[in-house]
Amino acid sequence: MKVLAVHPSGLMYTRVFLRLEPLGLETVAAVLRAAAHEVRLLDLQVESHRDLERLIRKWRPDAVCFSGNYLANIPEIIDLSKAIKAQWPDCFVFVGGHSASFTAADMLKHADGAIDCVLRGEGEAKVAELLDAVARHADLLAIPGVVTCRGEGPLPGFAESLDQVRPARDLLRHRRKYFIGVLDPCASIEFARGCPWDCTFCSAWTFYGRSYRSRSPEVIADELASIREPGIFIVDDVAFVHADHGMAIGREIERRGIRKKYYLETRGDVLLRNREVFEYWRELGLQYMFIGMEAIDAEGLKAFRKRVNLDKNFEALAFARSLGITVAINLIADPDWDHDRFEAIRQWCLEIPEIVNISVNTPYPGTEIWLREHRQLTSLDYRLYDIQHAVLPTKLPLPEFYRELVRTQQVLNRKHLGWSALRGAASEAAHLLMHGQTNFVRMLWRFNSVFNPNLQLNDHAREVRYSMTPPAASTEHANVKVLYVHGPAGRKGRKLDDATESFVDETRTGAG
Ligand code: B12
Ligand code: SF4
Repeated sequence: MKVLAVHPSGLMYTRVFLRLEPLGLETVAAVLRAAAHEVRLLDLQVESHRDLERLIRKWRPDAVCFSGNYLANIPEIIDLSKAIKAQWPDCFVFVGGHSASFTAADMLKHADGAIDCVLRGEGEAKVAELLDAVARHADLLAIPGVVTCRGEGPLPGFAESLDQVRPARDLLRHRRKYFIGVLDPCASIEFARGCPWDCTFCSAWTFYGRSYRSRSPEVIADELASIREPGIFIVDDVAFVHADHGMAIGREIERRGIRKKYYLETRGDVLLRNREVFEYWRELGLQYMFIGMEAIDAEGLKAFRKRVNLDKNFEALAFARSLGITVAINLIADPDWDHDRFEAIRQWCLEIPEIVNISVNTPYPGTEIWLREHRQLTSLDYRLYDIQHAVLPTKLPLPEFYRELVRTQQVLNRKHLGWSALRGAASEAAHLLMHGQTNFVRMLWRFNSVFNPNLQLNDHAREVRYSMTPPAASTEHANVKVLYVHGPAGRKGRKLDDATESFVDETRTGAG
């Protein structure tokens, strides 16, 4: 079959700070190619709807699939599916990915026949089987993870081994458009999948049933050696949970003489526990690190069940600084923040050298707060569920909330973008420009055109054609297991040694 794999457009964040390759869709594409399908990939983060239409018209794929990782992209995916089905009714249209897995029934309902099925869970596991069934006109509902208008197949299963799949990076048509800060261009790679923690605002753990699996160090190093880009974004939710794994990957990289610049995301307590791994990776080229701190008060950390105390987080920041790594941290603004709270956060952001990113507390499908939040949602418009908009009642009038939010995010702009950033990175910028890489330099002046309180407010006034089904009446005791996409396999689902498992358990039940 001819299969076209499509990644939807980028959200606010990707218009300023970073834009990364659609790794999940590339792995799905690789599996399909290995099953003898002819596959093409189009990424709407860097191409247009017209490019998509032109490609379909010219190439006439038998199937089009979309990657639905982000809730805010769902209306776009539905509209595109409708447009494709209207013109080419025989084309099989299906969707997979993180958010699609949590909202499959709603998506099929909104699409009104334009989406043939949603494949929940890890795409590698069953995508080839799905297309085989489509070609044979067999019953799709026999396949694990499939949801159609007629019902649901068996529960999704995991891919047999994470070592067997290598993303089809060659299918991307504009590889130089992917970057994160000065890592321009930048490729992405996965070392491990899943997360053993269970923060209330996050759906990474509910998707994977609190499992944690890793890829073999040799496979990772071989894959790294095949990547041309000098910058590497490690997509793991929490990098180097397992110290031995981190060290072993490092040794394989060293043995092969691979030299890259790395960006990763981790937790403060993991950083402190596995200091030697991060020190080693600093030598190997680790330059940037993102730490999800989420709150700077004990009450906030407890509410998010982050299970890490404030002192540990500050100690982790100090350690990262001592390594000379550029650190970005995330804080979650709650819609009930008032002027004083925003002002206190602004002052704190000004005092520390780190880059502070601020997101908005958002209960979305798949998270525990989606089930348990007692405040009434103010909107069911998918497009507002990008953690940059308020979908819970704000204490301040909404326009003032956005003014305060953007003023606080402005600190980041003033300190780390524009001329001040260029002064600090002038030689890198010149080097990039000489090589025709303009992503980094362009991003430095984009902040104000994207992060603007009026634009954010106007987003609330748009007509809502697709509304999410709200959660059932929230209760403190709702069973979170109903959220899982991949059923929880308990301890045996986590490839962690006993000491690391105990560490996770202690942090899960300790500081919270
Ligand atoms: C890396 C990452 C990013 C990267 C890169 C994303 C990209 N270009 O695809 C960056 C840093 C850019 C990013 C940004 C954001 N992210 Co993000 N991100 C992740 C993260 C940590 C891993 C994703 C990943 O690459 N995994 C590895 C690959 C191999 O897996 P995968 O993409 O999930 O694909 C698999 C399946 O989903 C499925 N699949 C995927 N596509 C398809 C398609 C088909 C047809 C099929 C069958 C299957 C399938 O099969 C794949 C292989 O198993 C996830 C958390 C997580 N663990 O999932 C959050 C996550 C997806 N991000 C999240 C959020 C909120 C964001 C932001 C909105 C944050 C912000 N501050 O603005 C932005 C939006 C950016 C945008 N796209 O426009 C949320 C999603 C929330 C939601 N429900 O919408 C997640 C779940 C994290 C969380 N804490 O809950 N993100
Ligand atoms: S540690 Fe990170 S990835 Fe894991 S549940 Fe918490 S926020 Fe999600």
